[in-house]
Amino acid sequence: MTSNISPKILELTQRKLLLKPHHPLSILKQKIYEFFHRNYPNTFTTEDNFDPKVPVKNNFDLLLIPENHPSRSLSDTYYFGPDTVLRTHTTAHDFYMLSKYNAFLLAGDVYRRDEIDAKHYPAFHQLEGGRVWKLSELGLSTYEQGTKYAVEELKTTLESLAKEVFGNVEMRWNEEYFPFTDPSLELEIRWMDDWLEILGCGAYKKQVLLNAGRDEETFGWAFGLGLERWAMKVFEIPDIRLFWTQDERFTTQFSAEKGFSKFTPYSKYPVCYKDISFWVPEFFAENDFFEVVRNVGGDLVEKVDKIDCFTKNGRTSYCYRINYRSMDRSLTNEEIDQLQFQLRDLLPKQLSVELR
Ligand code: FA5
Ligand code: MG
Repeated sequence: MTSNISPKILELTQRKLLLKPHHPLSILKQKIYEFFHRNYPNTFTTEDNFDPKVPVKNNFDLLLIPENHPSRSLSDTYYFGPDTVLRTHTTAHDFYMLSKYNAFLLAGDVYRRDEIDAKHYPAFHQLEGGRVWKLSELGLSTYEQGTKYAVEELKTTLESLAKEVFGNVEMRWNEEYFPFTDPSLELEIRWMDDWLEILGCGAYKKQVLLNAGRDEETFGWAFGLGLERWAMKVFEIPDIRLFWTQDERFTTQFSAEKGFSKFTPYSKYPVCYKDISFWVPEFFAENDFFEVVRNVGGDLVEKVDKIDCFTKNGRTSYCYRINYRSMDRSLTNEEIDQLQFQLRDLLPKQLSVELR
């Protein structure tokens, strides 16, 4: 099996945004750690700087993610080889943390092949937390009681964290599904006239804790939150690509001393649309298409939307609209045409699509 990790993605693994103290993601991470240390003194241990390259076993198997689960596929996950991936979530480190601590926090960059828009990027950051107890320690007798206790504690903790970070914001809990927690929940907040999913969480399944070397009596909770999603709201950063820009007009706006300050947008450059249509081959994964687009256009690609789809004589045609926009300058028509030309050259070769 060959790796499906492009050089662009490998480059991102070297950036270490969370270790730059004045980067908004790092400022936010620090604030969240402080919240836990202040409200639960001497409880949570933080360990950062885990390698994003992790065994498939830790990212999927031990978390009870089934063999055939779509998140394991080559079109969703970056593989170094059959047994090693770029972590798709920070939950991959829960086993190590649970082997040492009863309560922990950690944060890191995670990677997923995904759609393209202002809220999605193939690399983003998660902050993970976990906490476990023994039934006897709390005078509880059944595992159900433990789970109920954990979920209540989890919801209260995360709601007060969200209130502290966002101030007064409309929030709602939804039921979710994760193979490693039961029950599972997600928290959404109101953002730009829409609901924004800011975290996933739940009570660890007993088998996951057993996989981590814990005993039958141990229960607890875990959560994983998307730092970019929180930071977009807190710092009023309108586009997820901005976190990766090295433009000084962005980077100099934030500092650990200033804390949560609002981003002042520098001029927004015009968008340029280009459409591309093709006959879809028998095996086609949309994320593969997005990846080719990103490899060609990089951060100039703001968004990709499917705008048309029809079937004729048993063949299906898709039309996608690609929005090109730079964060830092005006793009020329020639430059976009050049990208579009490269894309038209690569798509038939890499995805066996027939251009229209
Ligand atoms: C997870 O990754 C679970 N590991 C979370 C978890 C941990 C559940 C522990 C239970 C126990 P999910 O795929 O929903 O779940 O991602 C968690 C959060 O990451 C989301 O709520 C969202 O805030 C953020 N997120 C997910 N995908 C993206 C993306 N492509 N770009 C930016 N943020 C994202
Ligand atoms: Mg989710």
